[in-house]
Amino acid sequence: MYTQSFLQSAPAATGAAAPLVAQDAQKQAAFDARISADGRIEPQDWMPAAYRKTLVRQISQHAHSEIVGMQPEGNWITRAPSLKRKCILIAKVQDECGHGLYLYSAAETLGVGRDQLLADLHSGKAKYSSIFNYPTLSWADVGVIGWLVDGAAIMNQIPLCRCSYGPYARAMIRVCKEESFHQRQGFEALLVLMQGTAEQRAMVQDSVNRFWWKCLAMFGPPDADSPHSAQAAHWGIKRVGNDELRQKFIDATAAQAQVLGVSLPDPELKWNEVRGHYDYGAIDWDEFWATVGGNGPCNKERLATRVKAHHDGQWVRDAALAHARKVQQRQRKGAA
Ligand code: FAQ
Repeated sequence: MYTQSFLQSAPAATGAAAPLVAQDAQKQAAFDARISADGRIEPQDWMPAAYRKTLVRQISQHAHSEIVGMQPEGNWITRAPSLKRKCILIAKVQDECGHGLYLYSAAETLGVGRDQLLADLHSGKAKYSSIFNYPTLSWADVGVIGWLVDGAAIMNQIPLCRCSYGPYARAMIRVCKEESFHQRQGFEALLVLMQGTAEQRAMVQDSVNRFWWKCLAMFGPPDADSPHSAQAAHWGIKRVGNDELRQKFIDATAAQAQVLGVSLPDPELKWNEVRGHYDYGAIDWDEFWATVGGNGPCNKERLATRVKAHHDGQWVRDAALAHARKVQQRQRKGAA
């Protein structure tokens, strides 16, 4: 939960700067009352423009993350070490695509079209999670993405199941169940590698070393530097702050790392008896912002692959639309 001082420094829950005409003021008051009572806002309900805009931004960026996030792991489907691992990986990557589709649908309920959302991704205007701009160099990276990236995603997404916007909250329930399976399969794949040869154990450790800090940055900037957090908290979109989620993730993962037998690459990581949490070292926020700004190791490759996939899939969309039109025509004829 957010601290009291953090909330006190936040703007009021209205989010509307312009003076409101009487009717709008009434709608605003009803909206504020619903939010204060921890109720849900549904697509047909009146909502302030800024609330709608924030949701479109966050939900669409989340959807973009899911579909761009198919690439780093998809890269290993043809090289999975066994048929069992290949089947699991194909299913996982397909799940991520499904998450993207639920989320695009949730964003569309806010009145924005899928074409527009994708155009914003393809032009580089819309963001997606920083974590997917790093390369997957070894098979262990697939396990580490499941364990740490899906693990971080779940930690962030469980509170979103209580988000004030109904369609987003409902989509998150199913997404979290699937992500939970993803996290466990990643951990299990690593456990098997850690029981293997010295080379396999070294491969896991190298992967953890490369991904650990990037996963901590997934939670977003510190609350003090997060422009959207305070307002999103007042609107009941964000239920838990970036820093608290990051800390919860570190606390949970440090114990799991011990079971796995890997070390986390942070010399300052240490249990703090007084705080009841792990202390941890400084995150490189300059590197994070450079990656978010388009200058990470794989940004250009990820976007180019996504744009190409979209163009290559044009015939599928055309065929689906033509089929839907034919079905509609047949139904109309049948009804006539
Ligand atoms: N990467 O003020 P805040 C997954 C941006 S899904 C890139 O704190 P906010 C599943 C932020 O957009 C992973 N940009 O913003 C999977 C904003 O910029 P803007 C995605 C980031 O929205 C697993 C600016 O910084 N999950 O992994 C990042 O209140 C395996 C200021 O930040 C979600 O999207 C970042 N890491 O809080 C798939 C969850 N962090 O928009 C495949 C939903 C911050 O003003 C394989 N989203 N920024 O230009 C959220 O919970 C929030 O949007 C946060 C950011 C917490 C990500």
